[in-house]
Amino acid sequence: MTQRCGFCAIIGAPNAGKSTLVNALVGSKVAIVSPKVQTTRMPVRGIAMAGQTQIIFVDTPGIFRPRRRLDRAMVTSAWAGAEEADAVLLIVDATDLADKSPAARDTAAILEGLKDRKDKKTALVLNKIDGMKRTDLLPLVEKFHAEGVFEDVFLISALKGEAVADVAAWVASRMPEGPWLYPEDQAADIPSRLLAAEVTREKIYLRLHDELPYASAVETEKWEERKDGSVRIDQVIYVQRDGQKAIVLGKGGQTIKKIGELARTELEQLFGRRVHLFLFVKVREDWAENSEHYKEIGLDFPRE
Ligand SMILES: Nc1nc2c(ncn2[C@@H]2O[C@H](COP(=O)(O)OP(=O)(O)OP(=O)(O)O)[C@@H](O)[C@H]2O)c(=O)[nH]1
Ligand SMILES: [Mg+2]
Repeated sequence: MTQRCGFCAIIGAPNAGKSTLVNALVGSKVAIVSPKVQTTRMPVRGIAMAGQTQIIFVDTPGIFRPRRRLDRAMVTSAWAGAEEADAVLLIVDATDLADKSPAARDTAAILEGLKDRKDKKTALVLNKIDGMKRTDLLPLVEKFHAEGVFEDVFLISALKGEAVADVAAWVASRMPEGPWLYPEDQAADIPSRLLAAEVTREKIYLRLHDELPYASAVETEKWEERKDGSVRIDQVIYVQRDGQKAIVLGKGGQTIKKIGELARTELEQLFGRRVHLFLFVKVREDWAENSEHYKEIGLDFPRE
C-alpha cells in the first residue's frame, strides 16, 4: 500500500489545550502541559501512525498579542508551523468564549489570519466540552461554521480523550502521499536534553505562580551517561532577579527540592532509566534577550 505522510499544525489561543491534544493524539507525553497560559514556547513534533499514514503533529505556542521579545518569537513560530503544514487544527477552549475574554479576542484574530490562508485544509476543534451542555455548544458550532474557514468542526475533550480519534481520522484522510519521515515507533522529535529541560520547566509552571514561570528558563548543561545505566543530568534554572532566585529555592531549599523530585520521577518514566538530576538556579537578568537561549530551544531570534 502507498505510504502517506504529512504535517498537521495545532494552533490556537494560549491555554486552549493544544499540548494536551497533541499528547492524546500521539498516545504519550511529548509536550508539557500546565493550567497557566503560554506554557509551550517552541513548536514540538509528535508523531502518530494511522494505518499506512504517518501524521506529524506540530504543537505550537499559543497565539496572542506579543509584547516581549520571547513572546514575539513564540507567536512567529506558531504561524510558521501553520504555514508549513498540510492541515491545520484551530483549537478553541469552548468554556472560555465570553465576548471580552482574552482567549476569545485571540481566537478572533487567529480566524482573520486563517482567512488569508484559505488554501489550507482546516478544521475547528472545540475543546474542554467535558462538563458542558450540548445545547450550549450548538450555537458555537454554527457561529464558527459561518466563518467559512473550516471543513469540519469537532467537539472534543482532549483531557478525557473524547472524540480525539475522530480528529485523528480527519487529519489522516488529508495527508498527502509520500514516504514516512520517521520510524514507525517514534513518538517525538525533540532532543533528550531539551525534553529534560522542558519537563523541569513544566514543574516550575505547576509549582510557582505570578510572574515567576514567565521570568524563568531551563537549560540542560550536562548529560553524563553512567556505567550502571543511569544518567546524570545537570540543569540551570535561569531567573531574572535575586528575589526570584530566593522564591525558586524556597525556605531551606524546599521548593527547588520538590521541583527536582517531580521532574526526576517523570524523567525516569520518560527515559526508562534511573536519573540523577541536579538543579542550579542562576540570576541572568537578560536571558530573554540573549540569542543563544533562542537557539537552544529552536526559535529564531527576533532582531527587535
Ligand atoms: N477540562 C478540561 N481541561 C483541559 C482539556 N484539555 C486541556 N485542559 C487543561 O487546560 C490547561 C491548558 O492545557 P495545555 O494543553 O497546556 O494548553 P495549551 O493550548 O498547550 O497552552 P499554551 O501552551 O500555554 O498555549 C491544562 O490545565 C489542561 O489540563 C479538556 O478537554 N478538558
Ligand atoms: Mg502548550
